[in-house]
Amino acid sequence: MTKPKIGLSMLHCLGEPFKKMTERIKQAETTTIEIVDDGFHELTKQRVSRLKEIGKSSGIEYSVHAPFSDVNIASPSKFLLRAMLKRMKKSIAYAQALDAYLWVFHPGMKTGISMFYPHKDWSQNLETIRTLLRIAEEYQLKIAIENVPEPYPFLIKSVDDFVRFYAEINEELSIVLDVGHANINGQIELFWKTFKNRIVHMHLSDNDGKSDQHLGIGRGIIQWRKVADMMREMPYDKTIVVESVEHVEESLHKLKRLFA
Ligand SMILES: [Mn+2]
Repeated sequence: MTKPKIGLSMLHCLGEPFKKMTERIKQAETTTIEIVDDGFHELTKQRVSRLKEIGKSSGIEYSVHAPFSDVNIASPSKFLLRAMLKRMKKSIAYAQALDAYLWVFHPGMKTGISMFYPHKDWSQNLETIRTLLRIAEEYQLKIAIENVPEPYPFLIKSVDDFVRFYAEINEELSIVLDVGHANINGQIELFWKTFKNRIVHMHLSDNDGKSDQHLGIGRGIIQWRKVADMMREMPYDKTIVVESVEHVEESLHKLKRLFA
């Protein structure tokens, strides 16, 4: 039977030093690992080499989550945008050096001055994403955009937003479906129905349907059996990673049982 590959995002230990995170990778009950290139786990040349060593000895395949704290790829400030693009390019280069199979990024956001420049943030978002696609091409790295949650001022959150986005960008760009995020706008199934052929990776965590809590699988209101059935219908055989920040081991076990 075709099954998804079940992995783990290291987001849950972003509050711990990088070295501790590498110990956790070695002990993880999976060889599909997502590294968050932000906070204490920000990548450097040396860190990439260390992760590569661990990866080789344990047969790990990596994905990389782009920096996202204080990053807005639709920023109205050319100065800040340049700095952010520089940072994103660096992250893409590290992901390539790590032989990552995917680099995941968030769409841009509205700002406190968006109301004065209607459409400008939307078009800047498109333009920066085109630039990111060119950079990724240069590094021969696959990249994908993630659906992000309410109530943050992101430009692309709902299925309708994505439909408009694809109609305008006119580029091949895959989606990372974050099931927890989609649950907050009640669109898990709609996202799946509309974009299943574009989905190349998934982030899985649970919540109460109101806020992005990143709970363990089965600790919120998401009907995981339904989600699994929906994925089996396709069938989806790509990667899914646990992006919970608690009950991480339990979440991996639950998913393994769900897809057994
Ligand atoms: Mn996510």
